Amino acid sequence: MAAVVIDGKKVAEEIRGEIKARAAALAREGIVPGLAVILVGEDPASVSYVTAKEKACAENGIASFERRLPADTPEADLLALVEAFNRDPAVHGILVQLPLPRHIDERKVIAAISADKDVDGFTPVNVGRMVLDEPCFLPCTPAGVIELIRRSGVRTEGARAVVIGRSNIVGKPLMNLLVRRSINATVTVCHTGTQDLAAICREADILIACAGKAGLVTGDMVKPGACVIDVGVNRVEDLSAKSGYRLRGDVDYEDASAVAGYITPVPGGVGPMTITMLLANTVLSAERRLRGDHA
Ligand code: L34
Repeated sequence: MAAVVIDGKKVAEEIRGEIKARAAALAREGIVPGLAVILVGEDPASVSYVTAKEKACAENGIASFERRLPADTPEADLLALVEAFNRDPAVHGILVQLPLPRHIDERKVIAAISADKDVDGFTPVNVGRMVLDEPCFLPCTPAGVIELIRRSGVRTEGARAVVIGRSNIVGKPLMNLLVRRSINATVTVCHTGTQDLAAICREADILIACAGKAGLVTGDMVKPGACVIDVGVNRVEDLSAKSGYRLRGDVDYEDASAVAGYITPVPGGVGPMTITMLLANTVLSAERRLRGDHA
């Protein structure tokens, strides 16, 4: 039996409809939700993600303030720009696209973002609030994964979830969200130190690949009927493609979809959800400021 394909683009569209209505309600109060997007350098993948984010803002009633800075921008200049956006009342969310060039201390820049505008959910304050189940901004990719699973009707209560990858922006937050009572999965996190990855994966009712390694998960690692979520967006060389590359997930899609019960494609799976959660967080930030809820 072939797996049910979870259409991330379609789910993202549904949620964007809800976001657009909330942005319109804010507009009636005289507030336009605003997102500041900062990109340093010209990494092609980052350029395409940031462009997609700005386009999504425009389509959903969110103002975007873009700053594209040269790769050799001094760290002090970037910090000053973040500070300026922290103070700007038209800005409800600030996003510094990662990765940053090597001469810039990523931690310092992230920590400089006001927690009330941290719509990526990357600041230490927000991460702490997430772990403590306090009101916060959830990081966009993990929140998108959870929303995809929920809206697909996959049972999470008592499910065994295996996360492959322990990054600060995907794997670690996913681990925290999956153990929340509202999800109630039992979570195993695998990483480069894991022994017998395949055997652990085969136990998963929900298998989430966020390792950044093309084709890592093969069909033999998937439990029959499992829900497989592919977070990987790897650019692999493909000379027959116009761009010279093609996108491949961390999952060998052909192989895994013959065994899985549910599977997300790449592209068109988690990626569109990431951007949608960013829009949702920006609107949420504007709503919180209006209500006076910001700490
Ligand atoms: N600060 N940096 C910050 N926040 C983030 O949330 C991100 N991330 C990751 C990289 N750096 C970041 C993103 O936005 C990855 N990421 C991201 C966003 C969107 C998509 C993929 C990754 C996406 O839309 N993917 C499309 C295909 C895009 C393409 O054609 O290249 C998809 O359908 O998967």
